[in-house]
Amino acid sequence: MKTFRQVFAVALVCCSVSAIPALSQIEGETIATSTAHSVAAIQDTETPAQRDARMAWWREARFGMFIHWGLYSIPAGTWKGKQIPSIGEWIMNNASIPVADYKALASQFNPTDFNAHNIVALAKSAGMKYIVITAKHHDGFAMFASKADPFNIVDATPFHRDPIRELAEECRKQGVKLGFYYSQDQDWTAPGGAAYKTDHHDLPSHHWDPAQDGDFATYLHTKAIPQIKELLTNYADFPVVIWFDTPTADMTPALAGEIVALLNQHPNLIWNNRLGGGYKGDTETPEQYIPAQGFPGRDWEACMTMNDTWGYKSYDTNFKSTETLLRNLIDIASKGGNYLLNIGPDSKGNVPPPEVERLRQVGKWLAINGEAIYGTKPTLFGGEAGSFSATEKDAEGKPKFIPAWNWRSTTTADKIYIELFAWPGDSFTLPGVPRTVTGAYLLADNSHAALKVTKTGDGIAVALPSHPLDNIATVLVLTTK
Ligand code: FHN
Repeated sequence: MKTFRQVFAVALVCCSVSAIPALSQIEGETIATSTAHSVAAIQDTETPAQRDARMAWWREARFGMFIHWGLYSIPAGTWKGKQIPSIGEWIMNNASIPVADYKALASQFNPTDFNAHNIVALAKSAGMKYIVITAKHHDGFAMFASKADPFNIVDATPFHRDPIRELAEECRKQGVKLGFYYSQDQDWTAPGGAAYKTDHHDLPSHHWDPAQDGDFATYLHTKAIPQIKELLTNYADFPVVIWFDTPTADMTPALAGEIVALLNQHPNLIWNNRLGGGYKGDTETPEQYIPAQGFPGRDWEACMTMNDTWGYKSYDTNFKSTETLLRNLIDIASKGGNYLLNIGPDSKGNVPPPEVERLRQVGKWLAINGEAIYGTKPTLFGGEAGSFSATEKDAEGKPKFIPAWNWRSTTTADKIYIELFAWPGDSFTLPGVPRTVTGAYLLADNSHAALKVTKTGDGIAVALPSHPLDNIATVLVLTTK
């Protein structure tokens, strides 16, 4: 599978260096100050204060739900009796399914079990503050009512409902924010849409059906841009996020600029770094990994699957444990990022039970310990996350980061939270605390009984009970001044 980084690298090749905004450090944050783009993005012109205001809810949120749902949930990983390797939403590409055969799936798509109320309630019960759903993935099928293209869930299926509208209504009712994923560049069923063959990494675009041939700019002007307009204007206060994906060399700065001009009309919108054309967007988007030290000076969001696919695959049961998911969330928060955790509903609209179960468990922990996550700032320490190996190299030949899983830390103005994974025994010592600690207690202890704090040079030792209050992560709170 071609990684996003490989695809994006191709996109960057086409952009002259001058097309990339100049950067300067203002109050510790990287802000673009000028751009050679013909259309300046809002990120290039706003002040740091305006940016902080725009990003405020997103930084507070820390935890969101990604939903990959579309026609690919019907084959669910199997085509003509053969299990197709790799991620489920890529089945059309990986099995080289002809456009007409793939499009024919629409007539079978009738997800009558889809219940927007339940999905939004599930996100809430998991402690997630926002949802990002695939409005259109690379297969080109719109999961929303679209006048711009008939290959959409309302016009092309017996379902005739717009799940995006239903989710928007429920999100409004239940106080969850809603964003849309839109595959602006790859579109395997529209003539001219980009397509990658995962086994032909050297080729910038590789169609497997003449029906895909065409002109990229025409595709953009007749389908992608009109649909992005629909998404930006048909759902009232949503979307709050547009999540672009897999930009290719086809997305020139000029073409991307046409999209940016639309995005600029929605000044509160947040959009990611995957538009292409050299635009850096608001957020870095590490996929399926947590960066060793986050992205200092940039907002970032790690997107991850619970098993090994984004779109539903009936036989992928390789689910991560609740412990892993929760520790990922804490690890990400301790490095200043958000966690966008995916669910892949099936073709009837049901969320796989192992996903529901894990989300509820994470939500139980957050209901007690959420103040250590939401709206927090990164660790004041850093070494606890792990260290770079002196001998082992990563895939890029750089020293490999070896994570440690004893504890993490998040902070607010007057508190340091220590999320303890490995129970240290009857005392936790912390050398070099850069604040004065005035007290300590365990967050899950309703009485917040004071724990004895002893100074040790620059650091402290906190007396602990003999057992953790939570086997996955017990939060020690240090009050500080
Ligand atoms: O190709 C897509 C993939 O199907 C999935 O949507 C992920 C989610 O981040 N993004 C792309 C791969 O980077």
